[in-house]
Amino acid sequence: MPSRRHILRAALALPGLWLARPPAAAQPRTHEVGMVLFSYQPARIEIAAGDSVRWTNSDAIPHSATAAQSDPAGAPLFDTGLFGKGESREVTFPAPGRFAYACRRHPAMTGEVIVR
Ligand SMILES: [Cu+2]
Repeated sequence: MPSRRHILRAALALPGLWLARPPAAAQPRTHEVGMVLFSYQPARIEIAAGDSVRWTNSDAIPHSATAAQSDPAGAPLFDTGLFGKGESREVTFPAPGRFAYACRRHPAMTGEVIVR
């Protein structure tokens, strides 16, 4: 039977054993979506779980990004509220799913966040 010390020496001699770490988790990212001429740009965005989306309004009229789906209490899953020109709002998406959303004031202004 090799002693404990011998086994440790064998491990030190094999560099692969020291490199075999789990990959570092990807850093969360923030993705930009514009609100331009009554449209979200891009209207459809794919992100990773844990990432955020930041909407920035370029129109002179307030817009929101308000989830189409509601939680059990009846509130939208997310809602930036209305905000004006030059302002931004950010929402973090912790879990995978497809999240359709629209502007509170302009129902034809629609977008989708796909979280992988
Ligand atoms: Cu709007």
